[in-house]
Amino acid sequence: DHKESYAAWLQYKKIDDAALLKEYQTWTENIVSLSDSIVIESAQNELSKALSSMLDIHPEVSSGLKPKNRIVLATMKEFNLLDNEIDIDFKQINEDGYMIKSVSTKGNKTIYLLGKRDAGVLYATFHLLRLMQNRESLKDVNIIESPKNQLRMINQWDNMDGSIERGYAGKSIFYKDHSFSEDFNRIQDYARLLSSVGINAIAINNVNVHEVETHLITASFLPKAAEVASIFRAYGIKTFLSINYASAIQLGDLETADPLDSKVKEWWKNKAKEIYRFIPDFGGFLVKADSEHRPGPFTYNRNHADGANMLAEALEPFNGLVIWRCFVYNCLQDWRDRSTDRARAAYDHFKPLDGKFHENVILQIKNGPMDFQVREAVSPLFGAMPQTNQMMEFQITQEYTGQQKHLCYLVPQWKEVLDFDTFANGESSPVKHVVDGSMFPYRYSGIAAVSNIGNDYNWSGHTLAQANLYGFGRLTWNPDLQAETITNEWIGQTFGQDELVNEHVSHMLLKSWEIYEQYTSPLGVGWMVNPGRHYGPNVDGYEYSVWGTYHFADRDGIGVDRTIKTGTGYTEQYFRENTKMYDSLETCPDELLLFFHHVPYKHKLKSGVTVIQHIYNTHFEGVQEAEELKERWAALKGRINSERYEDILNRLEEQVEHSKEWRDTINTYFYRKSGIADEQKRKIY
Ligand code: GCW
Repeated sequence: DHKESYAAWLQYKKIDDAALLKEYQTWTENIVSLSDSIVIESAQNELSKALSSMLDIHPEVSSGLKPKNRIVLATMKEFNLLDNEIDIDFKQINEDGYMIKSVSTKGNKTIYLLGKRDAGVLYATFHLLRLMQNRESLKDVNIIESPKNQLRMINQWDNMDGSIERGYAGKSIFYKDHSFSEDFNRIQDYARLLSSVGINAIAINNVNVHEVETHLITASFLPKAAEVASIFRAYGIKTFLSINYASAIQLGDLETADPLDSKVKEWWKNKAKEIYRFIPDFGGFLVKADSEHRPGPFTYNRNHADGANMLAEALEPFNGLVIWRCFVYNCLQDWRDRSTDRARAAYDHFKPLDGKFHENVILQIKNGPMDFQVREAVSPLFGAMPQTNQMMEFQITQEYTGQQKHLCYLVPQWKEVLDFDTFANGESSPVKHVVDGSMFPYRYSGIAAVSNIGNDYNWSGHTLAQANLYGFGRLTWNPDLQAETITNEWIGQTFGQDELVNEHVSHMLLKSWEIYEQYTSPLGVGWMVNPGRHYGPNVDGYEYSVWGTYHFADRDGIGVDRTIKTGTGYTEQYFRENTKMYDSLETCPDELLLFFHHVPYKHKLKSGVTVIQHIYNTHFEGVQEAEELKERWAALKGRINSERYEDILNRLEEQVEHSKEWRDTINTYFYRKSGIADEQKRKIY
């Protein structure tokens, strides 16, 4: 019985405080639903499920306003029915927004869950349940919420053979043996988790679209895809598919996939029509083209605007979107070639195309210019294309951050990225205002992330990695939320109201990214992992390979010179203020020093220690802190149900052992390269 592990943050544990139970029971005696839709039905079902489990009551749902002590669900359309009861102004919220108001008069308590549309009512419902799970009073609730981002999206990197690219939590919940999974309940539970944190879009297959997956947009799979889409639809989530750019050749028997060829255009137009016959509210295509050996417009000497626009035209009549990834770089670089810099690639390819994309194209840009490293600079493309819709791509799955064996809570990292000032529109032009569409008049924008879930009984391998999925949704809803707030919300819902649990888990989560950074690759240089698998230390693993991911360590120093005068000139891709900051050794922040500069080991950091001493210190300290993580957790024994306790303890033990492997490999490597001893004379091999 994996009940707690599986329920994640939707535990709906029985309220044991008698007074609070009584209070909650009174507020929720009746459910009045003025609205009627499949999404509203999901809200009602969630309420029934949660109330019976938390309060042991089974309120009936009625559609008349009569009963007292009630929860009222309504959208703007039913507004007039509430005229005599409360004053509400729907102008205060946006399309996906909602209001929660509790009103108590003599002998009648009402909680209003109001959305402009039905999705808002569902979000309001989940919010109410969050309040109850966190034991908040329902008196005088007056909440007005609108998501800051329009698209709040999840990307599944699931393959139809059931494997998941960069998945660390079992197999796919969507596919098995080259067809769709039969377990739609699991998909529905996933939809519940996602919509509870405001996710409204999902691409259900890997961006690397292989042989079988290419056929997802054909009649052999569309009926099943439509069934999956209908599960998500009931939770306000639109379904997208990743497509193979060369589909016209592979499926259509055409000789070319040239985006300017009229037969190709025609083929996609018909294809779009066909897809929309099966899925009338289909979201659109997610496209990885000319990237890591995937086909794309370059084959035909066309650029990415030509490629994206051709698809955009096909989807336009149906309001479909093309989400076009900017992860385009030369993955066959010669390591001897010192002039090519992978970090430059996305900007060099896309910036010149600003203004050339159709309105229903969005460029999806990874947070950093390399690839989801534990620390890297923010992509300079954000804000650099005022006339082209942009959205963010984060990675929840922990490819380079410990693969859900190590604890690495990514909300603090994502917040740093979103708060990064691009200076695109003068001072105070943070990335979050690019991707929320408020800085430039983007028609579409938002945030996407690669999911971290699979069919493991706890969804995420490491049970604490559930917090990353939760945190992603909450932060995408509102990037201004504090990391601490999100963390506490999650802990309360997941583990209940135990102060010590809250204190320890919150501390563990909030420190974990920094700890992971300490014992892995230093000062923003990245990589140093085993090639292919990307797990575990291997300092030179990528040093003499084709991937463009080098650290250039020699006996004198380390780092990538990306400056204007002596380096690759990457720093120039930023707006002036940031170019200046990164280009100069004096002002470049320590944590990114080796991302931007090649320096001698004895170079003094702003922190006062030398680079080499910093490497030693952080690696010794990182292991100690990993040990402290484990001890903090061990102190919670008996306060958490044993399955989750043991699961997490095991992972933390593994993390400690593996962090030593990292420490000793990195320290030894740099000691041998530099010949400089640790000032504190700790053990280096
Ligand atoms: O980081 C790399 C991963 C690939 C991934 C690629 C991408 C889906 O190692 O597994 O492929 O990024 O984002 O396209």
